[in-house]
Amino acid sequence: MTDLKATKILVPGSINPDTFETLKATFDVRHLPSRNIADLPEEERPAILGVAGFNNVPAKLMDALPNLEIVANFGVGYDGVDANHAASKGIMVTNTPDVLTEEVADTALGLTLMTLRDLGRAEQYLRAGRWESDGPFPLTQTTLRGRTAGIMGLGRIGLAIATRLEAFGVRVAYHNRTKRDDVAYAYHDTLKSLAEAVDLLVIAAPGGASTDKAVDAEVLKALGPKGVLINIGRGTTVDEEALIVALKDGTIQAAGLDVFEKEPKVPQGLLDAPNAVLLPHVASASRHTRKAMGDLLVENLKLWFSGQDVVTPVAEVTRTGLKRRG
Ligand code: A2R
Repeated sequence: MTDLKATKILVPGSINPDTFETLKATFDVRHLPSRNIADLPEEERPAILGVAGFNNVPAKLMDALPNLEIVANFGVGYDGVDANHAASKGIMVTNTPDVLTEEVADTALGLTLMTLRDLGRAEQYLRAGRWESDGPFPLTQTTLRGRTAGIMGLGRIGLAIATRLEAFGVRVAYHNRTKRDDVAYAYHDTLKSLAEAVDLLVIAAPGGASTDKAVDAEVLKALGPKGVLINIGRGTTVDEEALIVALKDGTIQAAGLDVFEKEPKVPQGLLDAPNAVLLPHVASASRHTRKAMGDLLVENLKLWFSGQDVVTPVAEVTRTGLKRRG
């Protein structure tokens, strides 16, 4: 049985403060605020057995740690962790699915309603005293009523969004690489075909090479002048330059975005777009859900270093058969 308190875990960059405290109480934590592995002295590297990161573990960091056994990622999306590289080296990678699904789906609906009913601007209007001085807030040009939604990425989160949209009386269709046989929603085998069929396109797919700039000028054109784009997946899935143009010239009607390509930088063209609602990547960011994510991350590390199966290994390592500390 490993002495967890003597097990060295590297935390590159920042992580949820509650999780950081739990990690420090459980393991021997080495914090690397810069995230730059070059700032970790060579002589400290062999002692590091695990990394607890927030989607920020590239191959270079793994390669610098000769005895690294596990990367525990905070978040379900791990496009910033080179999981294929980890798998090729026999390094375990875990993420934190399920515990954030409902929160992210709730936020997706909130962002959708903010975008369609201009709720953010309506609140600013009231606070600026304009209700009294100028009269009622102008009627919104857009509504959820009568829309058909298309979900790109009908996985755990996508399905939770779909069931909410259904409860709101909205028809749902979807695009995945593979058709699901456990849902009755209309399936489209291309994103373009989905975009053509709907006027509310919700992105809930992972980031990474297979979705990079998938929502491009062609897809936006297919979505059309009454179309609205919502993205709570990853910013890299949308071609932001094409989106800025599409919002400006009326190719689509509006967009609600919680994620951006180069967070926390948001392109000026989006900041300037009156028909875009922009949130600072808050979909899972409640104290409740971030705690649940942190608890799952710590649980995975504890199980690994106790020689047991981790709870939530990612698909890349599962395929190698790696399950527990060997
Ligand atoms: O494509 P499939 O059949 O593997 O379905 C997955 C779909 N998906 C894609 N759809 C279209 N084009 C792609 N290149 C593509 N890659 C994956 O996304 C699956 O239905 C869905 C992902 O679902 P889950 O793995 O259950 O992930 P979860 O928990 O719903 O989270 C989704 C993403 C995270 O990766 C974060 O980026 C974000 O939501 O927070």
